[in-house]
Amino acid sequence: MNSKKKYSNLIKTEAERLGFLSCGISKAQFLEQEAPRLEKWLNQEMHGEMQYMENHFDKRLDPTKLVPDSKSVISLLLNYFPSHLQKDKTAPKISKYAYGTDYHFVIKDKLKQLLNFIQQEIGEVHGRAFVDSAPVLDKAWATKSGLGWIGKHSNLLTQQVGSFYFIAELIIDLELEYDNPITDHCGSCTACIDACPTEAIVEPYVVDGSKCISYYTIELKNEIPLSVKGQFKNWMFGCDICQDVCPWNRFSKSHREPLFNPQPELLSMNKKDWEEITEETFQKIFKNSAVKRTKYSGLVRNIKFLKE
Ligand code: B12
Ligand code: SF4
Ligand code: SF4
Repeated sequence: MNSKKKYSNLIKTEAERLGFLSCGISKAQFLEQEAPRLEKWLNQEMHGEMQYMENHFDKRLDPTKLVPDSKSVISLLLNYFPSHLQKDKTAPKISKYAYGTDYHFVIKDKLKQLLNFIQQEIGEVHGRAFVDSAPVLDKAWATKSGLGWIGKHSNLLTQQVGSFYFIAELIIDLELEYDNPITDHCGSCTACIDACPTEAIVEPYVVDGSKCISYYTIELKNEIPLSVKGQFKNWMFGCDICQDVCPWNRFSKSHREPLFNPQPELLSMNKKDWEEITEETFQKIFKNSAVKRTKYSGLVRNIKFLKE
């Protein structure tokens, strides 16, 4: 076995041991196909007020500009599909990804462990760990590495486990053996496009971020426009509709990460409890959660918006 293959296998085995769902590797290079698509998306202002998406255009498309001398992008998936959902079906809903501890902390820790392992087992390897927050096109890299395909709802998915997982990367200066993309299995299905209540999936594979409930409830700092009132289908933080209706998510399996388990109240609170939530309860339930991103005032704004 050549050393590239040996090291790649070693890294993938350790990633699995650390709890990642899967791991795939690509050559660090300019993302030629994605460049015009990202440019068009930005020109059409599909990022709305997410100004961070305008920054670092060149670095976002080329990891060698982000991490000098980098050779490989190691993509990793971490499952977050919960075993239990909110009990009261009439209560305002929180996206499954935000049930437990903020994934940035959980994943960063695992990425650091993987990088340490590589440095111990292979030698002087330099690199950086990324999860969501940096200018990296997470889905494009995971696709290139064969971890799934981009569905018409624009999320990465697989036939085996659907799409309820996070994507993260290690970008390192070691050459490895590279994986190949897999084929698209959306076929003639349009379930996600048909189900999106705000018509945010403007064409297959393209989501207008500025029309997505996830954007309105998490990213938007100002008031939510009245033009979308009545369209949120009870989602108060993020939205899972396009993934919930996807036939491949019938194959989702519950995660095994204890830190992703929610505080029990999150599942047991009923509609009235949410409508009357105090700042104290908010701080308790969402202590280390990604929901803190909206702050108490943001969540209250969202809950009020759902009321007639
Ligand atoms: C900005 C952002 C958002 C925005 C915009 C969404 C979007 N689709 O871009 C908003 C706030 C709306 C959002 C919502 C959500 N997000 Co988000 N988001 C991001 C972020 C930070 C950047 C994404 C980005 O670069 N968008 C720019 C546009 C240009 O990219 P794009 O949609 O990928 O566009 C590509 C396709 O359109 C494609 N394309 C265009 N035409 C065609 C044609 C064909 C044939 C093909 C194959 C492709 C294709 O090319 C484009 C460029 O690659 C990433 C993290 C990261 N750093 O990557 C997370 C990320 C994409 N989000 C994630 C999640 C979980 C969500 C939500 C599910 C959260 C929720 N439950 O509310 C929703 C899903 C909404 C949806 N259907 O997309 C995960 C997705 C995991 C996965 N399995 O894919 C990511 C990767 C975070 C992470 N690290 O795990 N998000
Ligand atoms: S997350 Fe919800 S609003 Fe956003 S594209 Fe999917 S179904 Fe539409
Ligand atoms: S719902 Fe259908 S079209 Fe949408 S991502 Fe899933 S398989 Fe593809």
